[in-house]
Amino acid sequence: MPARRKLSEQQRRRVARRGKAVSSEARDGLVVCHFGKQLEVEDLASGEVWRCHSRASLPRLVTGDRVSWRTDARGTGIVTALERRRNEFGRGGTAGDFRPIAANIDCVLVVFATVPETDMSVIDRYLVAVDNLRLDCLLVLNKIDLLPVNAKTLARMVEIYRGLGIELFELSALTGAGVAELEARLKGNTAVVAGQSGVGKSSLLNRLGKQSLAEVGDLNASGRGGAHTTTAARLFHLPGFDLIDSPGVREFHLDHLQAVDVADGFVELRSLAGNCKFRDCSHRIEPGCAILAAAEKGEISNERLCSYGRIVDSLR
Ligand SMILES: Nc1nc2c(ncn2[C@@H]2O[C@H](COP(=O)(O)OP(=O)(O)OP(=O)(O)O)[C@@H](O)[C@H]2O)c(=O)[nH]1
Ligand SMILES: [Mg+2]
Ligand SMILES: [Zn+2]
Repeated sequence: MPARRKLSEQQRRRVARRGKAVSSEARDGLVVCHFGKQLEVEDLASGEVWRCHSRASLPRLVTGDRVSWRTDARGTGIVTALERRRNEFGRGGTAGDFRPIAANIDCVLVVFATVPETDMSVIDRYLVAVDNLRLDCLLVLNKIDLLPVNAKTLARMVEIYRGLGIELFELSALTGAGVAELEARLKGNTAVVAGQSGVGKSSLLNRLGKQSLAEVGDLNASGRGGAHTTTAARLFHLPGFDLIDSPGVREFHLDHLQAVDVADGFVELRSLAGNCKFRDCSHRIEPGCAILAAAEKGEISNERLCSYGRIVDSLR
């Protein structure tokens, strides 16, 4: 399949020497999906998507990776080089390792919903992970069409997060209410959509893309654990921005981080931590802890302090 492509000066000379353009010239590509053995690369010159395999010497590729690739004799593609990642978003593995989900992104959309109910510490885990990467985190409360279900809890969460200066969008992927504000905010960005299964990540993608791009789960299966409908992170080009839909994870582990990183990811704890009596204060029981003192005065919400404790306790 001959494709239009830009040739570098060096490639042009090489082609000129050979007399004709051969299909094995290196091309610039974007990994749009990687699942199991399946790797899909978009040719940046033509926009065509090719099924590829990767050189064994390369690290595991993730959605959003910029690569160098070429076609092989069998008409498939082979990825020969990986461009340095600007950043990688991911979660901790059970062995304390880091499992990238997507690379080269600008922000993370953390979706929660009226149904299934989301615990605040789930959202706080994402906030910590994203803060650790120095990326923007946008919270999205989806399915507001189902209010007043869980209204009281959700109103409190919205109050807390907005009070901390965290961007939060309230919308319905089903009706489209509130979606325009998020759409405007996303212009020019590459964003990854994360959150528990069943909160409506793929539905939001479809709403933003104004067409059915990704499969949406069965409403009846979207209970606590969710249906786990999306199975791989996939990048979509939408008008004005790129969106990466990702599978809902049962638990977003932070085992690749230390307790101090967790405190650092809580915006209201970050500035206080330096004032504690002990440098290695865990902010749980220590005397002279600036954070516990602030909590006592009501300057830090109990919900967030509990959430902090639960996350630290969960680190191995
Ligand atoms: N009422 C209502 N239902 C919604 C809304 N958005 C999504 N849903 C429903 O919620 C269920 C799950 O939606 P999905 O988009 O598949 O959720 P997901 O987050 O992509 O789930 P995974 O791919 O499993 O991680 C589906 O039945 C949707 O129709 C919404 O705004 N309002
Ligand atoms: Mg999905
Ligand atoms: Zn302390």
